Amino acid sequence: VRTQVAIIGAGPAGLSLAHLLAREGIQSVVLENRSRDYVEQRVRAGVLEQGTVDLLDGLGLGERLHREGMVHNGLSFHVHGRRIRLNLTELSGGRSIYVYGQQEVVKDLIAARVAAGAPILFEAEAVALDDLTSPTPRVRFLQHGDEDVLECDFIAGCDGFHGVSHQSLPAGKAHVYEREYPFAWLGVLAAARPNEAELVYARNPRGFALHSMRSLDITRLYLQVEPDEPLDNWPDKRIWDELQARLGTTEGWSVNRGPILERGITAMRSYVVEPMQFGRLLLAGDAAHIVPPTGARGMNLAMADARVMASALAAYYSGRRTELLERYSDDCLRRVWRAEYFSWYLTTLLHKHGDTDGGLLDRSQVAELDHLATSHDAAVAFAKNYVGLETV
Ligand code: RFL
Ligand code: PHB
Repeated sequence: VRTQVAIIGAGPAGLSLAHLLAREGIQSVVLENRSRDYVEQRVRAGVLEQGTVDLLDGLGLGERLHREGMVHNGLSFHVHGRRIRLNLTELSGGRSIYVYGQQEVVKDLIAARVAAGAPILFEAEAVALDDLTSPTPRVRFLQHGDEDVLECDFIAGCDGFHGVSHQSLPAGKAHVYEREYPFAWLGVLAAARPNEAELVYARNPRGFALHSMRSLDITRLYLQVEPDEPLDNWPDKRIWDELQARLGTTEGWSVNRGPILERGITAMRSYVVEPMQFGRLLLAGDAAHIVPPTGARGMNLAMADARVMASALAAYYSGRRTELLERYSDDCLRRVWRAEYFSWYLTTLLHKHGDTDGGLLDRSQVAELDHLATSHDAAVAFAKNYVGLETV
């Protein structure tokens, strides 16, 4: 098989890249090691920045998002019995966030790709990337037990943190920055009405909690837990009681309960590979960088990379111009490093860190939250970061 761009991974990065390239008349083949059903059901992110929505609109794929997604103009913090609401739209000069499940974005992107008759191979696992510095790199992949080769001009490594792409960068050609946090998130999707129309982030002595949603009938809730915590430690009643204890500190706020539809534990890490490219291999999304989910940035960064990569490849194919390709990593990393900082900041601000300093960090967190509540300038800076950084 031969194509112009081999895309590894059918997540938000790989799928949006495939569509952006098709719009420029550039052919690609998407390889995805899971089944279509699996990737369409995988529950993950839910917050889309304006820039991500604009990208989907630009591809003509925003119709269901606008029909079923929820526009949010603010969020709240619950901290020590106090409620701090930030009007993100006012503070950021008119930007909003959208709540629409990542798997819905993935479904929309896959449906449009399949409808266009463009190639996307499911249950096809990339196992090795060869000849990355030649003009004809190759991806070896396994499908139905057989090994096959995809020849191409460029490889887009969009296969997430556990994929083969970032592991294919030769030693000494890239630097990896990484931090694991000493806690994880237990996430649940529940058939329960959201308590209110906006996100609520709780900073509580028992640990962090978050109230989010997917629709008027479905809530998405998270609890800070130990990093190696088995799910079995968390029967339904314990989950609900703990959510109530952490989120329900504001008078009258009682978490709506309902059947739990899905649950999972996610490790928290910050991770960056620099540079995000080597030869004809370009990385995008979680393959190149992970942010802890507190800032709700990961999917948005993934799709922003896809946009930068598509422009660089379009310049190459339309006139063999390579400047944008050469600075692909630099262009992405300017946004990525700022998002890394913001995600670390929000994670540090809202989580319980263990009592190793006699409460010093706890007191500082409360002071910072108070600053956000009382300083207009601080709230403006927060809101601009949260709704999404300006595109490069
Ligand atoms: P993905 O989505 O992981 O897609 C990579 C795809 O590659 C496939 N794959 C391979 N395919 C072929 N060959 C191989 N060798 C392969 N190895 C892997 C995988 O099966 C998969 O389909 O990466 P991508 O496209 O970079 O997208 C990144 C986002 O998924 C991720 O950053 C977000 O989900 C992070 N995130 C959030 N981001 C937001 O922007 N807003 C949020 O509100 C938000 N909340 C979250 C989150 C992530 C979470 N978890 C579970 C990690 C909440 C949670 C709990
Ligand atoms: C979600 O709805 O899944 C979500 C919302 C906000 C976050 C992380 C995840 O910070």
